[in-house]
Amino acid sequence: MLYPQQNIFRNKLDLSGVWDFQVDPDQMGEQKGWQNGLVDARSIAVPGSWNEQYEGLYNYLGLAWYVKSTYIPQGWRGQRVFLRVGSACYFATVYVNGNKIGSHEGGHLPFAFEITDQIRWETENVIAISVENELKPTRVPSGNMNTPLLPVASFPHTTYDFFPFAGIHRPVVLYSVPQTYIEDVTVVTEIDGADGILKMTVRLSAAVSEQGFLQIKGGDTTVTAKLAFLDGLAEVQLTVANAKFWSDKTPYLYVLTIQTEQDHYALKVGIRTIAVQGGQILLNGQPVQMNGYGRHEDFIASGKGLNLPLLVKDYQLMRWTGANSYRTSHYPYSEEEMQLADREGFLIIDEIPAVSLQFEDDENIAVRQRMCLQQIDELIARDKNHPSVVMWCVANEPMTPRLNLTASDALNDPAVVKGKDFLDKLMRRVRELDPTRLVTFATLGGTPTSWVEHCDVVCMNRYWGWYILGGELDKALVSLEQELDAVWETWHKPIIMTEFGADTLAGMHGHPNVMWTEEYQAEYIRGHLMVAAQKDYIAGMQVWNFADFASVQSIMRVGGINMKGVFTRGRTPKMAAHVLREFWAK
Ligand code: GCB
Repeated sequence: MLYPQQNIFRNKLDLSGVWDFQVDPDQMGEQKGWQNGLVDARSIAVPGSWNEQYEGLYNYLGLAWYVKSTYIPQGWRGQRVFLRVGSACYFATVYVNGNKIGSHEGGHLPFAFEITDQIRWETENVIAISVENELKPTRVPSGNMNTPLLPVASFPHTTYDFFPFAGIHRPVVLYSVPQTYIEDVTVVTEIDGADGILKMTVRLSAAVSEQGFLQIKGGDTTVTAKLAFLDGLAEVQLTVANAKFWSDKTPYLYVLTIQTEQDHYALKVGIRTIAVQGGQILLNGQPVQMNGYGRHEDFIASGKGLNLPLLVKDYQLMRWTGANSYRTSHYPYSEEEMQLADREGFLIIDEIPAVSLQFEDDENIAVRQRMCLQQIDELIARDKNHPSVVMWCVANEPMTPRLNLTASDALNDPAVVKGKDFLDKLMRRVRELDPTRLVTFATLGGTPTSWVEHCDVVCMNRYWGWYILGGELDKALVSLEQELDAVWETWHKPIIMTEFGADTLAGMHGHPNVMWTEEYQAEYIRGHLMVAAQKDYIAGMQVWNFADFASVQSIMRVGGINMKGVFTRGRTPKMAAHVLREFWAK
């Protein structure tokens, strides 16, 4: 799943723009031939969620069709041509010139199909993509569950607290590659004193044996090696003497170039290591704090659609507060975002969309588990070469019907046993695919203790002073401290608070600082950071949330917005942003 690129051997045509669009609530489009063109189309932006582009589509989550016609350059003849979708939420089917090419399930990861044999070289080609985002218990994340563990009804009926935006969220790209092309590259780095060691595996699309060439370049340093492909596979190890290591403070990137008989691919790589030791996370052997946010891909009008100016602005704002880290809560973010993280020096906890997993119905559990494993495979394939990605997160707040079980009750509780088995399997899969990074999942208060066993880092989402002991900050902070110490005593693993936060209506002030005021949020965050500062085992503090974001409608969410942002949805800072600056930026 290499990111498409333009070079002298490869071509790329980005189909982002305004497409034809039509909803298909009765799912009759295919029968009516919409794969050849729509009859009553309106305009839609790609990438972008459809929900905020038209008022009447806000809550529409059924099937919809996107169509675009395009020439394919004559210069691509003789090459293999692929159609790649950065992400489509949730289930997508691709048609080219009326023919069904393939489908993909899962809302946040890229997929590509070869379309070489479908191409018309003399006329325009009709690309049609149908996308559907129904909420179902078997999906990841799940919706419309019969067993609502969440106490407050919501519309749409998700199991998660963000709006289920739908549509083509990332670019649709046509690209061409040589007949035998570089299909995959894996780069693993180690540090030996002042030297950087790169272990690289390159896989070709065919099991051929040939010679190739590889180069690492950065500043005045150039290191080269020959590649000997045997049955399409080559492995090589290189040493960069006196290397510049990648870190959050100095995000140095080398350019790795691979050349084969027919193809050429370049990749930016950072040399770094990540490990845990006692209560600390070590980046390049040195303790590092992962301070920042839980976030969302979310903005006015674009919804979850890729919004490049927003990405750049968000990184600037995060840096302005002194943050060096975030979690891709609660699903993989765009590839463009990950590239920016490499470049800007952010430490990423990369999460699959397994939000609020529940462990009741065996059939649903089995389907969900398959989806989770698929998404782990796809995510690691996509993000394995990003130095910014330091930790994989296999779930956010998996839960059982009864929280806070005693250790002995938990032993026999069927949901606890099933949940442990489920999470262990996911973490095992991650380690098989990538033994070089850390693994975790985000716990909520009352999570069965045993589930944490295989995590490298204990990630805690806690709302002392908001959902529990709201308005009683002094007591809340005492409870927080007691719980943190207890978790440390149990596991002796580094702890990151991956969520803590308070809903805050921007512009609402109070003296005294009651809940929902900017003062309350500021003091809440200050209190948490002060507790954390006294604990050596705290390896990071990630505020929930970077910015206010669209959620589902409920009595918990004024205007359908979760207001725990340190910035508003439009990116103006609340008082709390200045508190973070005091702690992190000075
Ligand atoms: C959580 C969830 C997050 C919610 C947040 C909240 O624990 O992980 O998705 O948005 O709480 O604000 O309630």
